[in-house]
Amino acid sequence: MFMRIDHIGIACKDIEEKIAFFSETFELTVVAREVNEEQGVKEAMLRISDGEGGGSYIQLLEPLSEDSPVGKFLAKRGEGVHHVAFGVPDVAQAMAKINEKGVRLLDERPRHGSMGSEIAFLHPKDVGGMLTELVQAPKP
Ligand code: CMX
Ligand code: CO
Repeated sequence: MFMRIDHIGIACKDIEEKIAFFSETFELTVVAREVNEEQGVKEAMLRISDGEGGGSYIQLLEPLSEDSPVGKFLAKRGEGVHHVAFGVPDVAQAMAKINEKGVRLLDERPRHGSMGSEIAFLHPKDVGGMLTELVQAPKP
């Protein structure tokens, strides 16, 4: 079901500062920057590698408001790893299969993610404390 780690999502207070740190320290390139109102975030994708079914990235996330998922996370836990995203061939199919095993879905249907992807989240409490995202890369 999982083809790759698509990205690691990192919650930060100041995305510009973290972009500078990650790109300079690890020699990573920012390949996309977006504001996703639906998810309540300002985000940047830094490419690690390319792959046939999609690449892998670090995703930096700054909340748009305190009551957004990332805003609440920052207030409770501070900066750091917020979620892990796995690449799947078909997000709707993966959601159905995973839900059958008793894992709660946080989305009823796939939503829009970074760079034209389709995404869905699984409840962290059902995945050993790890907020998990499923990502279907856009068709080339
Ligand atoms: N990782 C692990 N555990 C988390 C978590 C995270 N990122 N966020 C919350 N939790 C835990 C909390 O610690 C809390 O546990 P305790 O009750 O033991 O303290 C529990 O989950 C409930 O947390 P909460 O602070 O009360 O927050 P909510 O239940 O309101 O929301 C969640 C949590 C996961 C349902 C919500 O953040 C969500 O729907 N997330 C999915 C969407 C998202 O995160 N979007 C931003 C990223 C966008 C992108 O990647 O493109
Ligand atoms: Co993400």
